[in-house]
Amino acid sequence: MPKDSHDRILVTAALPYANGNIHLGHLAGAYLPADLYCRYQRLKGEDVLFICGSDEMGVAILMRALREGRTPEHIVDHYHPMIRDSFDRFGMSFDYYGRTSSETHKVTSQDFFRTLDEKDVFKLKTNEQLFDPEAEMFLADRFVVGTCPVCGYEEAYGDQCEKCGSSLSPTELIDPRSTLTDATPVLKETSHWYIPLGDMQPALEEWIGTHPEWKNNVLGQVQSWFNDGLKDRSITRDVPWGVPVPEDVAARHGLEAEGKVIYVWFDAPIGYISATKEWAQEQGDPGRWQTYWQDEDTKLVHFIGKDNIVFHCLMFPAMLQAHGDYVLPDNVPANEFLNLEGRKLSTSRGWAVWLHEYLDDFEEATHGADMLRYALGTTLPESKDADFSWDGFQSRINGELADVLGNFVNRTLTFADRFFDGQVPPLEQPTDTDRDMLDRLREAPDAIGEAYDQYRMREAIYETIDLARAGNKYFNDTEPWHTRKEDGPAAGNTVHICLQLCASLSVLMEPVLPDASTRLRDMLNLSGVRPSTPQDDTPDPDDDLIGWDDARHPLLAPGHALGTPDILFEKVEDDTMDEQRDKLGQTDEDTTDTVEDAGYAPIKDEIEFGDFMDLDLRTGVVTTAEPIEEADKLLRLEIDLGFEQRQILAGIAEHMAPDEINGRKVVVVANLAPKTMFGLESQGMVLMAEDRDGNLALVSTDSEPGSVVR
Ligand code: B3M
Ligand code: ZN
Repeated sequence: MPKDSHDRILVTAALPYANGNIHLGHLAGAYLPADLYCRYQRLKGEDVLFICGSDEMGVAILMRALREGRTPEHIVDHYHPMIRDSFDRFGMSFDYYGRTSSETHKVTSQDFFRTLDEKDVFKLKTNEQLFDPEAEMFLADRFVVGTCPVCGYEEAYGDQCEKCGSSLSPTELIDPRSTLTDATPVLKETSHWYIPLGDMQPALEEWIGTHPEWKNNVLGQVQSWFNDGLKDRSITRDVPWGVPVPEDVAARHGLEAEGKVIYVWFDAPIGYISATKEWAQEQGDPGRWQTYWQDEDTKLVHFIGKDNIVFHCLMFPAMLQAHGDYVLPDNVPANEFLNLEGRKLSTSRGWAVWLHEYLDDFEEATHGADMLRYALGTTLPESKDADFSWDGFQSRINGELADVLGNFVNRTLTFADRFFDGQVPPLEQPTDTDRDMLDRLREAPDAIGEAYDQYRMREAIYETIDLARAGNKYFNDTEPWHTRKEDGPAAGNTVHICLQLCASLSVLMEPVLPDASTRLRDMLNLSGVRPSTPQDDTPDPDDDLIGWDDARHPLLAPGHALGTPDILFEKVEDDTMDEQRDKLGQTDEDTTDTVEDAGYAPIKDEIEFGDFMDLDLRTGVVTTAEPIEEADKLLRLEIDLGFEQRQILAGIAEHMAPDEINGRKVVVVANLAPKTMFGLESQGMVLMAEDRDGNLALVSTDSEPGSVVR
């Protein structure tokens, strides 16, 4: 059952991986619904804490780093601020946006791990794991792909099949292959910590059983995993990036912590806790995080996309249960996927709308953030996958924001301005039509609020715009342009009521249209509305601010002087939509570099002068160049360095013929550790330049053999 009463609401939105930018799919899955919910609850006067941050310690980050020839630190330092800033421009009202590379997070997740280890929650297992013999690395998670044993999808990752959502172990994949080298993995023995979800299943089932009110798409997935039976999941990895396994914990089991890290899906949800700790520190009240996480009067809500359900509904709750000191989520309102123009979103195929690009294109003056919040908010994939199209976007903006809401506000305010001196006329002898309209207004906050409370965001937004629609109809039906010429209060009553509707709408539309709400209140000269953004102080239910529930009553006193009317939303032109459609499918892959835009290799991370001086580069003359049997790509070279002869195997056979290189002066890395290939020892390396098309050329010099290059 949902909590019927609570003292505070702790809301989390999934921590995005800091290895790429935010697109519409992310927003529709977790972020927009979470923000709508938080803003609504704050307007209600609830004590809300809204937590998010970057997920930085996982294999997804390492993979991106390896692909770009960068360090993981470089990747997260690039994307963390970009993501945070585009969220900010979109109007995400986080109380705190952290990052899991922080020291607080490291300590918090290690402590959590230690506590569970000391409670003997984990199992330790030594068994054979997939190992890439070429990269000399264990293939955890996304380093290995293969066929999903559950649904047969051929590109399933080692930890999860993104097609059917099943959580997997690498060894369960059929026909696994390394994403690092494409090699077929071999098995190698290693030891890891496992969370025994199988043993924990009865407790989890009992707890989930107390939440029949959860969304069907969520309960359905959870139930199907229960039916299959939960399995032990390893929660440590042998990869060079992640929160390290604490040494003392490893030592307890006679193991070495060296090289072992905590699995990202163990540490990332703890990121919600560590971010809350950092927030509390910033508030100057370091202990305050505990109120939100450990007091049972907290209502905890996780907003996520459907691919995160298994981790938020089973794994993290299992961890929290096992720990014992924490509240469990009251709800996990996961959304399904968003398609784009009828096709599955794909970042690699360029089939995505990037938030920062959208915001650049729809400049602030055109209120781009609000437009997207509205168009997406009415298209959220709440119970099944939904489709976002630019046609749909345009008709939402033009047909609803401009024609319904904008028009209602504009005609009301200009009418008041022209015929009532820019003041609120009194309400005198209201007719039944007038009263009906006021009754309609009285019911709106509860109706809209109930939808938000029950995570039906689309419905809440429909109800909101419907109030403006009712206002338009009322304006039409009462015909103030006629009645104003008659004697009597009729026109004044229409304007009075329409202005009250505008004032209430400026509160009720705030979750979805925060910027337009502020602009509308300026036009109305209405102040004193409770903010929907984070505030330092815990809200006081007895304050004098205008909150959600107050929107049922008239908010403007007769005689109140209004501000200046303005256009709330302009229409979007066809050309603008064409430009957006043309952008789809373009695949200039985004990188953390600008050099790469022109096709150049990225600049590697900075090194110290000493690192460079450690290289011993010498000139030499090629005295022999010949092919090697069975090695199509290699040539065997003999090179005279003046003081000695070297044999070097160079991977250039596909680029130049032996007699093109014989006799040439070259540059050799002379202190490279020797390596044996095809039974021959290679005693160094010949320097080559590779152009943007992958053509190789020798690096040449006129100096005598043995000269030092520096
Ligand atoms: N970073 C996966 C994702 O971005 C993951 C969520 C973590 S939530 C604790 O979809
Ligand atoms: Zn599958």
